[in-house]
Amino acid sequence: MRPLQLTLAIFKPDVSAQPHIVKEIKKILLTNSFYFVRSKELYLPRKRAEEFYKEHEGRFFHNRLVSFMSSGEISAHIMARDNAIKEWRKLMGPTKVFQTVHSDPNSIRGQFGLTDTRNSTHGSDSEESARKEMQFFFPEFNVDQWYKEKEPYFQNGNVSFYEEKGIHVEDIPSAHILKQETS
Ligand code: FUP
Repeated sequence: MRPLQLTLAIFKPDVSAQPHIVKEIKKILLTNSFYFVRSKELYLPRKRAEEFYKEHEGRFFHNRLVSFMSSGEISAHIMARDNAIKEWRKLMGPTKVFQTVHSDPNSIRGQFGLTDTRNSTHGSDSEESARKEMQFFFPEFNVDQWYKEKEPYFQNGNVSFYEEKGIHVEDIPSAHILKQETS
């Protein structure tokens, strides 16, 4: 079996302000076999939003986009799945909500997007940008180490979802726990 792929998902300020929509989107991810590897809630200062969307500098929507992304809480998530990058973008639907509500009404953007800018979620578009974006939000996360030490647990489904932290954690064999408890 090929290794799981990692991608970065962002729940944008329009979604983060609506806890029931956050819940709904998490449910969509979980029922579509995604694993939550890391999750954090944060505010993105304007400068950081400009850095994140540097490739869109000069586009007509750039100022609107960075203002929006720094306007309220967001959450960032490292997600794992087979073919995670494409599958997450498929669930999100196309970028432009005013079209997506007609073309893909059941997608996340089709259901929850408000405008072409306030379009609910973000997903990396390639392995290269996924690496860069994971590093941007989770500088402490070591991708290579995760593949070496954790990926096999996820690949084999030996993980459990911890509601409290909102992430999946590998199932530690009981002998290991015993050793930890007694040492
Ligand atoms: P995507 O990869 O689907 O997020 O799309 P892009 O990288 O093309 O665009 C990044 C963000 O720019 C979008 F999520 C929202 C914003 N945008 C607008 O505000 N207006 C537009 O017409 C296009 C994009």
